[in-house]
This record gives sequence, C-alpha cells and structure tokens, in this order.
Amino acid sequence: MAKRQSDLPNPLPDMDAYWVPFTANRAFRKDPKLIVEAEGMYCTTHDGRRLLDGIAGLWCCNAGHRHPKIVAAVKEQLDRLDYSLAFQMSHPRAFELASRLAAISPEGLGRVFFTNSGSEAVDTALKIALAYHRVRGEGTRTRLIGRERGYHGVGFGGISVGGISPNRRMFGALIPGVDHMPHTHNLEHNAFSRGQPEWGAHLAEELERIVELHDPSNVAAVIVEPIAGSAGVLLPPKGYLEKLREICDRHGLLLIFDEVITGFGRTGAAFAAERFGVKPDIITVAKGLTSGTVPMGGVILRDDIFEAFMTGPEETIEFPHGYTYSGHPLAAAAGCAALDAYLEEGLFERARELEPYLEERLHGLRGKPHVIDIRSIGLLGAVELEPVEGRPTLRAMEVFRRCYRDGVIVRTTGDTVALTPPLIISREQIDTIVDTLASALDEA
Ligand code: PXG
Repeated sequence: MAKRQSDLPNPLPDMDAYWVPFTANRAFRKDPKLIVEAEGMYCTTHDGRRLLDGIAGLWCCNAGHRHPKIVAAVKEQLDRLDYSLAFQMSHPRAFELASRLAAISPEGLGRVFFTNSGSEAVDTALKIALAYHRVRGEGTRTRLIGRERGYHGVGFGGISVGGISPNRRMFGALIPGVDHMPHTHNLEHNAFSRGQPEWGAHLAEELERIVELHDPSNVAAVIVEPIAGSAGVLLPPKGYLEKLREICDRHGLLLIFDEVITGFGRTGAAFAAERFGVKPDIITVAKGLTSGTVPMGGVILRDDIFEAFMTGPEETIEFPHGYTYSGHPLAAAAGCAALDAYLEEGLFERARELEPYLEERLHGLRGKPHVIDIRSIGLLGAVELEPVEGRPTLRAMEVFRRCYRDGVIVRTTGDTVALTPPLIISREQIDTIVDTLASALDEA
C-alpha cells in the first residue's frame, strides 16, 4: 500500500517548479509550510503539526474542512458524471444549485451565471453590467466605478476596479474608463468601533461627484465589497451602503456587491446584503459557495437583467461569455452539499450567535502592544497593528509566524491580522485563537 504523505518523515517535495501564488517564493522555499491533511477545524502540516485553522483555508471553508456531506456528494457525483459540456448542453446539478442559490438570495435576484473563481465572477459581473446597458440601448454607459482598497480578484477587470496598488502597478494600463471612490477606513474617527462605524456615510457622496463629472449616461456600474476583506476587514460606516444604493438608483447605475468573502454566513446571514438590509443588483460569489472544496464562483443577478438579454432571434447566443468549467458537475455537487450543510446545521445563525463572543474576546486585545484598531462582525474579525517604521507588513507577519509556531493559522493583510474561522468553530476554539494571538502580540 502506498504510504500516506503524513506517515512519511518530513516529506518535502521537489520545490523548484511550482511558482507559488501571492507568496514570497524565496522565503517560502527556505521555510516551507505545506498542509497535507485537514479535517473540521484543523489542518496537519508536512512535519506532522496540527494547526487550528483561524481563517477557513483562505476565507472559504465555511463548513469546516472535509465536511462529510460535501465529501460524499463530490465522490458520488464523480462516480456518476465527471464532466458535462458547459455550452449548448448542461447537467441537472447546475440547475439545482442555481435554483437553490436564488432561493437564499435577496428577493428579485433569481438568475445565476457560474464561473470557477471569484476573479472570474467579478469579470463576468462587469461584462454583464456593460452588456446589459448596451442591449437596452444605453451603450454609452461604459464607465465602471470601484473603490480604493477594494479587492476584486486578479483578472484585468478585477484589478482595474480594485484599489490595492501593489496588485495593479505591474500590469500596464489596465482597462480604461474606471474611477475609484475613496475607501472608508479612518482610525481617527472610527478606531475600536463595535460593529459598523458611526463616521463615514458621507464618503458615499463621492460617487455622486464622479457620476456628475462623467454624466450618468456614461456610467455603467459601481462595484464594492460590502465589507472590504483583503484590505483588512473594513466595515461599511452606518448609512454608507444605503447612500450608494440611493445614488445608483437616482442615476440608473447597477450596484454590484462583491460577496466572495462576505457570502455564505460570514456575517451571520446568507449574504452581507441581507445583514445590512441593502439590496444590490448583482452579487458575486465564490469561496464559501462550495466551502472551498471544489473551485467555483458565480454571479447572482436581478431577473430583469437576465430578461433584458432575452430578445432577438431565439437561436442566437444572448451573452457570448462562459467557461469550459462553468457549473462543473463536481463543483455543483459540492455547492449543493455545502448549502445542505449550512442550512441543516444552521451555520449562518451560528455565526450570528457567536458574533458577540468573538467581538468581546477580540476587544479584550485592546491595550496589547501596537494594537491600533479592532473590528469585527459575524465570524469575521481583525486586529490592526501599528506598522514598524519603514517596514510595513513586518509586524503582522511576525504575529502570523508566532501563531503558526503556537498552532494557530491567522491571516495577515498589510499590518492587520484577520480571523475568518470556519462557521463550525466552538467558543473554546475562539478562546484558543484569541489567547494565542494575545501572547503573540505580547511578544512584540
Ligand atoms: N473578490 C473578493 C472580494 C475576494 O476577496 C476575489 C474576488 C477573487 O477570488 P478568487 O477565487 O479569484 O481568488 C476575492 C479573493 C486574503 C485573500 O487573505 C483574499 C482572497 C483570496 C486569497 C486571499 O486577503 N480573496
């Protein structure tokens, strides 16, 4: 019988060929961190260490690792159907998942386009927005508006509307006709807010200014993360999203919520749109859609946006877009089973129930060395640290290293430490994560 990886002593593979994404490759090769097994709240490393996963993989394994229901559904699907043509033919599970997603989405958002990742979902959503205006005879609406510190994946559309400069600066002119609203992060006004900050709704008025500058007839859509994730868990100020909605309505712009991180229970509801009571026209999803088990993304849109395309001769393709693996059977099976797990186990409600506990424990870190802000909602939390002078990111990276050493995986973005655990986490496991983080901060 072949030896299982984890039975082997320190089984490091040949590491020359693989270019590890979003990673300092030379540093990684000197100090590799490989996961060889995972289950529930835990991951096992190549050198046999068991780590508590404080970030659900990369904010995606919302039902925990290798959820038995999802594993069984994927295996069963594989025994029945490996691949079905994605264009001009399809398979039942893709329809089933789309219907089930529509059922948990805000009222009126009843159509779903499948992609393989969040980046593809974003690029697809932007294309839908542009094409929608065009099919309605408003083809001058071509401009797109994003936000500083926004992360919308790594496709050309996503980095163009995105606002994280290191992700943009190496890649030329990007797509033209994009503006950015200011981000909403402000320590002076909002540090240590509990829940949504009080200050900052007025920043949404920048949208009005940009739209007036170009004239509404030239603007297609606005895309924001309801809570900026990669830029450090930035909650929307009270009233901010409502104001964006109002301005979009006034000027006929589509409002896209990128819920790749905030979807599937992270904020204690199916979507942040529901949590905040603001309805976008389009929602992008990925990650928790399959609980990270099989790659998949999707775009959920208003019925009438779909209907606007359903004109012209019936035999013509209404929207020339799609991926070989759109709605892949294994992903669709994983998606349906993930929804089963979320709903049967009440995981969205669980995130809401645990919210005050995580918030209380995290705010207990106020006063620890270098802590300059703490933010949280649902099972999404962040501790922002004062950067080391001239060495941004170093302080948080040190904290990451200490937590890893002490058995807990956290994520750093800039000098912010983020926590986004699987929604199955227990109070004791929240304690372990926060206590480990506390001693890592004390060492600073
Ligand atoms: N939109 C948002 C809001 C995201 O957070 C994407 C799009 C792109 O998804 P894909 O599946 O193409 O990666 C994301 C991805 C981190 C981190 O720790 C965040 C993401 C991915 C990896 C790491 O900040 N977000």
